[in-house]
Amino acid sequence: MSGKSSVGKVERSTRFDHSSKLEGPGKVFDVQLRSSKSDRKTDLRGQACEFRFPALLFLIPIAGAPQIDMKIDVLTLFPAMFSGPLEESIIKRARNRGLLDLRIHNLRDYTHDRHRTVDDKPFGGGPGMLLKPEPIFEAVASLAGENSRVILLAPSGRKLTQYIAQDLARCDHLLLVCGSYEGFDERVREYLADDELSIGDYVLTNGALPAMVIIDAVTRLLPGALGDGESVHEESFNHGLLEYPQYTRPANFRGMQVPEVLLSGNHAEIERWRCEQAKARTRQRRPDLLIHSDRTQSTTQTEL
Ligand code: 4GO
Repeated sequence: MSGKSSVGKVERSTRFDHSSKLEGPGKVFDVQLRSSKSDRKTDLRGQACEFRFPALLFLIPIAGAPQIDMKIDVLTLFPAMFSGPLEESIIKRARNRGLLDLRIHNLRDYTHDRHRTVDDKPFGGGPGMLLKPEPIFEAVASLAGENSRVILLAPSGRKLTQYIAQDLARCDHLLLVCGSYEGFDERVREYLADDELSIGDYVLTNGALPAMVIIDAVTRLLPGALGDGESVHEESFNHGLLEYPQYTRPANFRGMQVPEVLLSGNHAEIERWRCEQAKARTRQRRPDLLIHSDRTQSTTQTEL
């Protein structure tokens, strides 16, 4: 997003890619966004074709530097909240494997006054303070590129679903902008954001936890993030249904018996039982999933 530069052939997806005119103090620039990974690969291939010194090709390492599949930048007033959760488990491994390049930025680093001011009173009065636009506009201008998806975290956003996580996992670059105080100046929403997400219908002190939830949900979907034993396929929500009951050894634990069918070795029967259990559980606990299920998968309400 560094000006009207050589954006070249820009494909725009219907939902997220747009070109908005941003006007800031002393700057007017177009933001052109796209989110297709194949575009980036084409770009990289294009660059490789322009390599002018074939004799030096041996300098390109065969094993190469780790290929980063996704970059995530986070803009927050509370960077310290991010140390810990993102340095454990699958996210740690994905970062170490070079699948995820994750960077946390302090919004105050984009202020210029002595007090590093990031908030101000709302016009028209009212309680609390708002995040002022200047630091956020400056940060987004410096961190976002043509392939970035700029996402605000706020309770008024679309509610995060597994479907949205899968969509985000296909992006090249996410820029997660965490709300604080009473929220954002509306111009941030209008001119900077490609999307606004919420992790549920409740209010938190700031957007750091929702950002971490999104990072977690997306990272485990990156190709190569999960080990061989860890499956992304057979889980809750992947078929729009809740998970069926699962058991491990012992078959009899303090008199609590594992359902006989699971010990039978009859795989067709087991499959049928699991499917029935998943449907019954979804009907009982989350009927709202069934109402929408015809949109996302083949299981319909009438079938259930
Ligand atoms: C996001 C941000 C809740 C969510 C937030 C959520 N609370 N449900 N608080 O995802 C504006 C003021 C946003 C603090 C922030």
